[in-house]
Amino acid sequence: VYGTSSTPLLTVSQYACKRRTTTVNNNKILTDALEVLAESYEFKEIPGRCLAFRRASSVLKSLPWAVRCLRDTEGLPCLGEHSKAVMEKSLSFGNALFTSVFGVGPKTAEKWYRGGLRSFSDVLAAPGIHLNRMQQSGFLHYGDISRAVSKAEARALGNLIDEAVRAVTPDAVLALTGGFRRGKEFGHDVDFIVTTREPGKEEKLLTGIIERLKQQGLLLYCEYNASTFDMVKLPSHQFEAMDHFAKCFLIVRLEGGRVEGGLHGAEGDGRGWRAVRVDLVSPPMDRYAFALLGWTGSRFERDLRRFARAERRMLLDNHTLYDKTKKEFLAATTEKDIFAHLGLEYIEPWQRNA
Ligand code: TTP
Ligand code: MN
Ligand code: MN
Ligand code: MN
Repeated sequence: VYGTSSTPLLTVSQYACKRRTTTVNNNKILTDALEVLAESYEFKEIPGRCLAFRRASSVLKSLPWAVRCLRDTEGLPCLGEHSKAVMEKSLSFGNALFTSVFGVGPKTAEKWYRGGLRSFSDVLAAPGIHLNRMQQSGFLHYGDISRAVSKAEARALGNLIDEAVRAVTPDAVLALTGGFRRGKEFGHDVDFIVTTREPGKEEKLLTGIIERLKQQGLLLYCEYNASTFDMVKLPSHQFEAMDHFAKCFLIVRLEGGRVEGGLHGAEGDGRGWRAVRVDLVSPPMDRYAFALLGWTGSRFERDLRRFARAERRMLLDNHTLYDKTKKEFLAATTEKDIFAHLGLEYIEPWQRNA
């Protein structure tokens, strides 16, 4: 039990899946600083530190109040010495600018930064720097895709994708996932799950959607990853962000720059369109609930896996749930089934912003 004179009494679980985290982040400056470091340790392949900073950030996100000094954090779980030191200093990294470009990871950013590059024009003017196709589109559409996507723009994109989905497979299933499913007002991209009721046709559906968007002239960039999904494989013991479903990472042209509720639309430049990052994933129908839960995302989902393993001897990932005691896979057609298998109270998507 936690409480000081200035804050309400509150018990904070060490598990994000036992906390209710809304989109209201009262500690954004601190969580941003912690997440920059988490990412940097992820790149340096020091998973312990990466995880420690991520968990600290996640705990701060769940607080219904703002931390003003370290004393405010007494009694909270997951805040180690290092996290407290970061919080105190609120450090920032110079290479953060480069990782904001689509296609530029921490490794490349660090390399450029170490090589003395400090701005985009430095990078674009530097001799001997080869940009891959993804990075080229990242720079080309930088202004648009670094500008937040509004809920209204996400809805407009949903209509556009829905139209393409119906044209390929009229009775296909399409669902919004990612941050917008968690009720966020703004996002860096829009994520969708698409699948077919008829098994084995889901990958064709995805390539069909891509083909259609291309024909409509709406596809500014497309990276397509074919399915490598294999049912006999157990969920990984390690932290694995990626899954094996067919998916694509797109940059889509959204017409009508001034969607109502849009952050800026295309105001000023009079183009009447903007570029938006879109992710589509296409699992087979019997994997739908697991994929939806996984892609709804945030730290919440990571902790759900950790909870499953540590507290239930079960393995959870984007594909499946496996009970190590019973030595069997547990079927689920909805997210509620998965929570029930784990013996957890169901938590709504908008309460999963850990
Ligand atoms: P993101 O789109 O990166 O994050 P977000 O939607 O929560 O927030 P925003 O876009 O506003 O920044 O990822 C959504 C979830 O999808 C995330 O939990 C990770 C998951 N995901 C997978 O499970 N497998 C994948 O291959 C990819 C790319 C993402
Ligand atoms: Mn997203
Ligand atoms: Mn993101
Ligand atoms: Mn995404």
